Formats: sequence, C-alpha cells, structure tokens
Amino acid sequence: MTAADDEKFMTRALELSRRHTGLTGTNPSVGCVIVKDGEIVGEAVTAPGGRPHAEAQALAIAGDKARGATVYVTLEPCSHYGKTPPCANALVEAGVARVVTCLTDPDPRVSGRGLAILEEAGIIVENGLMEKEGRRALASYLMRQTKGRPYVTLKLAVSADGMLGRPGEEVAITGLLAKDEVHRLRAQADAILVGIGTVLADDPELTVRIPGMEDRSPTRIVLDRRLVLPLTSNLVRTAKDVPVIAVAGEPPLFSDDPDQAVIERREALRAAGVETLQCDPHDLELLLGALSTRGISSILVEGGAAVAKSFLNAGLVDRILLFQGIGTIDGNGLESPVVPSDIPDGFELVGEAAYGPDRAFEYERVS
Ligand code: AOF
Ligand code: ZN
Repeated sequence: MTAADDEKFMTRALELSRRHTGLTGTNPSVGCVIVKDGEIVGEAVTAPGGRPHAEAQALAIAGDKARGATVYVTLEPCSHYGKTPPCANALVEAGVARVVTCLTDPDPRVSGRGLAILEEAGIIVENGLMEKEGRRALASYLMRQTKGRPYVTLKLAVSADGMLGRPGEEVAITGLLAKDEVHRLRAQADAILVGIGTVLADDPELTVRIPGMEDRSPTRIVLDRRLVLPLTSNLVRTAKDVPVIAVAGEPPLFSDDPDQAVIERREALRAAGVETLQCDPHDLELLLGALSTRGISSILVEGGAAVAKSFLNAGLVDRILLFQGIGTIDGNGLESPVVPSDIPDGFELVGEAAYGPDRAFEYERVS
C-alpha cells in the first residue's frame, strides 16, 4: 500500500466519521475502513447513540476478509471493557495485519493501551496519519475529554456593512441557502445557545427544519437569569418535543431572598417541560463545565450580540462561522464583534464558502 493509498482510505474513514457528528452523544463519531488487496471489504461509523463502535461494525461486514487486511481508523481503537468488548481485541482476533490511526484516544481508560494491545499481537501500527484532520473531525469529543467543556462554535450573520441587525427589529441578513446551512450546523451540535434578548426579540424555534433531518434538533439553551422566557414562546411551545434548558441566576435569587415571582415562573416553565438550571449565566466557564457534565460536547452559540461578545471575551470560542449577506443596514445598526476585515486575535481563516449570494467564513482558534 502506498502513502497515497493510505491517505485515500483515511480520507474515506474521516468522511464516514463526519456523518454521525452530533449523533453519538459523549462518544466520538469514529470512522473505520478495512482494506484487503486494495479493495474496501468493510467500513462503518460509530452508531447513533455511540454504540456499536465503528471497528466492530466494519469487522462484522468484512468477516473472513479481515484476515491480513489493513484497517484505517480515525481514533485509536478502544481497549476497555465498556458496554461493548474492546475493539483492539476484536482486531487482534480477526487477524488484521496493519492498523493505521489518526491519533491516540485521550480517554484515560484507553490512552495508548489500544495501540499497545495491537503491537503486542504483532500487528503493524502506524499512528498519526492525517492527525490534523482527525483532530478537527473529533474536536468536540477531544475538547470535552481534555478540557471538561464543550467545543463552542459561534455563528454570526452580518450585513454587507458589518451589522448584526437593528436593535429590537428582525432583519433578514442572509438568504435561504445560508439558512439551510445553519440548520445543518444545528443538527451537528449537541446544543444551541442564545440569550433571552434574542428570544424576546425574534421568538425563534431553534430547531432543525431540513427534510430528513427534522429529528436531529439539539437541546436549546437560553441564558435567562430571571426566568422571563414567555410561556407562549416558540421555544416553550415545543419544549416537550425538543429539550429546552433555561439557565437562571444563582441564589439569593431563589433562596435567602426568595423572589416569589421568579419561583412561580420557574414552576410554570417546568410544568411546560422546560428544564431550569441554576448557574450564574455570567460565569460562562462554570456553565460550560455544568453542560459538559450533562454530556453536552458541542454548542452552537447563535445570538445575540451581547452573548457573542461574552463568549469571545471569556476566550471560550473555538470556531467562528461568519455569514455575510449582500444587503446593508445603513445606520442605527448593531455592530458585529467580528467582521471579515476584523477577526479577533488568535483566530485564523480555515474555510470560505458561498451560499447563493451570501458568503460564509470559517475561523478556528489557533491553539
Ligand atoms: C472505538 N471506536 O467507534 C468509538 C470509541 O461507553 P463505551 O463503552 O462505548 O466507551 C466510550 C469510549 O469508547 C469513548 O470515551 C472512547 O474512548 C471510545 N470510543 N472507540 O474504538 C469507536 N466511538
Ligand atoms: Zn471500541
């Protein structure tokens, strides 16, 4: 197998891995491709929900053809007895000859042990192929595993003159194609986060509304210190179908100095199916830690300007997706904290795309 073949099959494994981004919970979405005599004899991605793992499924497809084969897997095969037996052992038993991986698994139950099991069995192991791409595909999992917080994507839509809109007014910034892309981004995230101001101004539903993906709406989180989320809002109206978490302020709001009206609103929201989480919404680091503990690995921050600025100022944005429309706001606009000509320090442009007349810029934090 040549180096070009290796890249070709790992590219395929990465493509598979991206298919289930946002569907595997706290488990990484791993891609696996098994190749025998230059032909793919089995391939798979971690199943929705996180199990079965990719390798187990790909081995089942390959059957006897796995003997002597090369296996491309985007993450080190696991070595622990979790809810399924270790993938490393399954690869040994199947008699594969060579295993190529992008990176080691930071899960403390694995972290090198999977590769060691393979090597001890005489399998050729090559770790680190297309590591950068592998890290990108597994960014959410890696962030939660290593930093104990979700991976944060900030999405902004700006006018041609760099405005987010007009205060208190709903202004269309981008067209339908860009909207579809935003819905795809939502489907890949574990949660969407907005401030209460955005809910009061726009009454968004924040669900995924593209054909075939309607069931992929993530949890919706609202920073709502005093719990003023209206019971008649689209978020509350749909809370029994797609989870909503309202992040309320810390005591004394609720204990020493109980604010009866807030408590009553909290009870009414709970009865309507909204979960309330008590955590200072200004302490974003603490909030992200709490969300990570609940199994949320990735968040799409969708608005508004104040929330975007707080996440940027706290250094808690990992990726920025900036959509730019062709219309202008012309005065009295809300200035965006990020425009293509003024990117916050520490970010670099990694991608650019067009959605009809609109453009999208992707920036990643340089770590
Ligand atoms: C693999 N292949 O496709 C995935 C892996 O709860 P469990 O038992 O499923 O274990 C979760 C851990 O398994 C997770 O933290 C990560 O270390 C590994 N995920 N490993 O070999 C896969 N998804
Ligand atoms: Zn496994």
